[in-house]
Amino acid sequence: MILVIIVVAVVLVVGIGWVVVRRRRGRVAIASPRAAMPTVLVTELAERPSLDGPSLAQRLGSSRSVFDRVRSLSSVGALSDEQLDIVEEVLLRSDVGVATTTMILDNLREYGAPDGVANAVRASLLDSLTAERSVTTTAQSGRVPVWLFVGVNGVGKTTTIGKLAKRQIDAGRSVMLAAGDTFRAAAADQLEQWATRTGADIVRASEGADPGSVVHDALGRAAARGVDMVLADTAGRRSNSTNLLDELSKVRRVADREPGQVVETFMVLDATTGQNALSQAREFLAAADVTGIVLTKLDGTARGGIVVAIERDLGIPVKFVGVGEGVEDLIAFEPGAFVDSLLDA
Ligand SMILES: Nc1nc2c(ncn2[C@@H]2O[C@H](COP(=O)(O)OP(=O)(O)OP(=O)(O)O)[C@@H](O)[C@H]2O)c(=O)[nH]1
Ligand SMILES: [Mg+2]
Repeated sequence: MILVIIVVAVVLVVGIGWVVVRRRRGRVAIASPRAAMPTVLVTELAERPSLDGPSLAQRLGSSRSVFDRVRSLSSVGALSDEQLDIVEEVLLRSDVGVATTTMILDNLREYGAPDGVANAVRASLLDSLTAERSVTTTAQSGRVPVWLFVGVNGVGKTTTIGKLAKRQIDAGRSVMLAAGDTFRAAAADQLEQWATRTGADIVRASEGADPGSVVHDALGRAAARGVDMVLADTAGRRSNSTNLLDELSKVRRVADREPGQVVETFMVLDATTGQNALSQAREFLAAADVTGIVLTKLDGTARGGIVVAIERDLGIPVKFVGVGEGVEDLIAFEPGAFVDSLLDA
């Protein structure tokens, strides 16, 4: 009798264990479902990165919370002076800048908010974000397209290169990284880690080497091996004896000489530095012939209105935004999805 009970118990335990393991395996096999994203963010997935996991609105923590008071204004039609004051304060705090704030308030005074205040602000913000944002990945026949990344130290250049290298490789392109930040050895080490992680090739040199020759070398090798594109890192600082902007111009000239062709120059800006990002940017513009902005750290304490201020003041499109430190945390900037995530209830 005891023997029968033991046998039944063993069969039960093994049976339950088998069922549990099966269920667990089943769960692993089904990849976690993609979080619902606004459709604008999931077009051309291979080229235009979108986000898995938390939605854009969740990632834009502090940018979104700046707009809390505008979202909670429920009035429709004409706004009271008190409500206009709230909108003004929120817009200035959000970093959109004085010019855009004035423009939006003028619109509200003149036309009111027939579909609610959040919708009126959304429409005005969208009207300010009409730049063309396409990204070029090809060069003239026989030349290697180069993406050059410039910006002051710590803004996120190297991390952005890693994230974009991953996207290009996922899209089926071969990528060579050029470690043009020779100011400190750790910079090339950091880029090399990204190369290893993403499967990109890398050309690097010792600390203090001439950045132009690193880029030149990378282009020679990329051309010889038929690599599809080169992403070139640059230093965010220099020793006092060298002028950073002069050096950037030089690197750019080298990168744009055959067999290379610079098809994008991305200026990387840290959104958490707010209006300071703008003054930094102005310094770089002349030297580097910038074609697009990558605005990083929008997940942090940034107040997202800076996107609007940058485009308005600099006339250069924001093409990508960084929303975290991970390789997937970069998205193609889409005004509709962005403004929705600030102002949707
Ligand atoms: N939260 C957050 N952190 C980021 C983002 N992008 C970069 N970072 C972090 O910012 C720090 C600096 O990034 P780097 O890529 O080293 O910046 P860099 O411009 O190459 O800096 P230098 O090489 O010193 O000129 C790192 O800790 C990154 O992980 C982002 O979008 N969000
Ligand atoms: Mg770097």
